[in-house]
Amino acid sequence: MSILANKDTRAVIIGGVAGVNAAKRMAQFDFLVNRPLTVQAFVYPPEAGQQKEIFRGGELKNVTVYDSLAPALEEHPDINTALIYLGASRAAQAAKEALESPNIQLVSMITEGVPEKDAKRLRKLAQKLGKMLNGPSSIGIMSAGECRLGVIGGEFKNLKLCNLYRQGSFGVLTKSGGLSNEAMWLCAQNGDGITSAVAIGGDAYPGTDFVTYLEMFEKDPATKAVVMIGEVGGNLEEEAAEWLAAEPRRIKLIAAIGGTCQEVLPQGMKFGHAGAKEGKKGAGSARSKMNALRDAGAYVPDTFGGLSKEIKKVYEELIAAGEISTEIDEAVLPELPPSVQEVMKQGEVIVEPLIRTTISDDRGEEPRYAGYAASELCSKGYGIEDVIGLLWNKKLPTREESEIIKRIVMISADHGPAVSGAFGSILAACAGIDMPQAVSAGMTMIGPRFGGAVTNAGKYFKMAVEDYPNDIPGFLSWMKKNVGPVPGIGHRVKSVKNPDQRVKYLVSYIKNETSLHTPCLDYALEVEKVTTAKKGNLILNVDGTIGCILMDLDFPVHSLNGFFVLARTIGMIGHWIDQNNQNSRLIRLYDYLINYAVKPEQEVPEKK
Ligand code: Q5B
Repeated sequence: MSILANKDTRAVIIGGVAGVNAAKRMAQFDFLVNRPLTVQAFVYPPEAGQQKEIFRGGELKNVTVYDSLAPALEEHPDINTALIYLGASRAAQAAKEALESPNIQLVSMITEGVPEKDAKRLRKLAQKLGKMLNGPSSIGIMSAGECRLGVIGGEFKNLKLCNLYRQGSFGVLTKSGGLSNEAMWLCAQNGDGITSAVAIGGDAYPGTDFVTYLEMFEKDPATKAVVMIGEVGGNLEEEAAEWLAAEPRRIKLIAAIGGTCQEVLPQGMKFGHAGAKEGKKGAGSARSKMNALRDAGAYVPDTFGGLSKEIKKVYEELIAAGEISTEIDEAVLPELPPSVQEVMKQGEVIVEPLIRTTISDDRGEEPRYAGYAASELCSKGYGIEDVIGLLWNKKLPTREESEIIKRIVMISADHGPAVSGAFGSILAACAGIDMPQAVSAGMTMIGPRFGGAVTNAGKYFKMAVEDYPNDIPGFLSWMKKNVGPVPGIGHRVKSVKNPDQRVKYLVSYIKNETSLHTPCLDYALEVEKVTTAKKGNLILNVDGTIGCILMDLDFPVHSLNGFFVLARTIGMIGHWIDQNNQNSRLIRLYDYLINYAVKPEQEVPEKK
């Protein structure tokens, strides 16, 4: 047996991150005692509809987050307990709603700072409805071997060390959450462990007092004695003394009261708990509480340090009286499965990596590109062209190389609204499409005819340099037979008569202002002489020019189209912004721009 929480307890947690963390801890206990998941649902409107991943041992459970309590309870009719993990401003309303829900019998609140008037109102409401309200400011409730509500009990190893996986004979009642853990530990060390432990919270107006819980322990046959840790302030301990003295009790009461040190401290010095604020001397003082409890027949040590001895004494008395058996069948306890990270740290498992990267690392304080910290590159005057060199070619370009890369990007950033890419983005922008999608609409156009000939231009001109060193006709006929139009040659509007100034500039810059060795570019310029002799528009185009220069710069061949993609992204974003700035309307082609080469109008025959 136990009080408040048992194997049938099913809980809803009302609250966000802290509540999910508590549910994870509770699931560790569920795993330890081999019970179903205690937490069945979360209520937290900002994350409604999400599923939270909770591990019960190695088993992954998905627990749904609801936007309000009603649907959570409707879908989980077994829920009989609510844990409030909300901030002080919303906790009281949530607790009220939970108390008023017919299925919920127990509400435990971890929230600190609940206004006293709200706490009093909630207490009254719980009493009126005949329900239990634990807290506010409560770490939770533990019933050994049965159920853990909240994070009471601490880490997994602590749950084992305090023997919380099986029932003992001692009840625990505290105000403080930390002391509840300590009391459970003392009961395991000096006795046979606990039945239930309740931290009622240190507020001035707790939802439930010590006496109510003592009554419950008195009715619980498994509980033979209760360890109660009270403190200075309020009168819950005096009430407990009165209860003990009022009639013969089945359970023994061991009580420690914190706060005797207040006798030597200056008047008015504040203690941790909101409720521990009165009573230096006389009523409410630690000393008077201790005396009252002693007079009532409780076992009261002079100091907290004497609590172990008292527990041990009571335990031995109970054994001698035949109330407690010393035969305890200690179970073989499961180990919490370690996470992959933990096992890897210990070097006990080999995990085949799913992906491999050779360019960047984000595991330190900042990203490193091919080993270089991004901020250091900035502070030492490097530019975006150097980042391109590092991430695309794993090399820090020389100053001369960086200048070339910079010019390639600048020169191919945009070529007006008429080209396929920009037009695609404009069309999308006018249809009200968001920037990323509109830009990718333009991106989709980059291919063998438009902008995406850089890679193949680099590839085939490099091949030509090696396989057809002095044989341009041989190269062209091989291309015609095996590939088709030579990538990097030809332009829709540029020609010998209307030269592409971008190409002219780049070639002139490379030749006159750099020392770059340019076998690819030189070959392509020779090819251009042959093709333009046939037809004026078969010039070396911008794709072909940058493809050859990049091959000469020793960039990996499959990186080459990336330069057009990167540069043109700048332009496409510009076109999207431009159309949005103008509030451009949806585009629809005019009929006169379409040749309707279709069959004349005809009657639809009857379907056979
Ligand atoms: N013929 C670019 O063609 C274009 C030939 C060829 C041998 C060739 C065409 C082509 C290779 C791909 C390429 C990048 C489709 C271009 C770019 C960025 C841009 C764009 C902008 C910007 C143009 C007519 C006749 C036919 C063909 C022959 C054509 N190209 N022969 N090698 N390479 N080039 N693309 O004018 O005998 O009549 O059947 O595919 O490098 O995209 O500004 O607009 O910055 O945005 O439509 O600069 O050259 O001609 O295809 O009808 O061909 O010429 O075999 O011969 P056209 P087509 P025939 S730069």
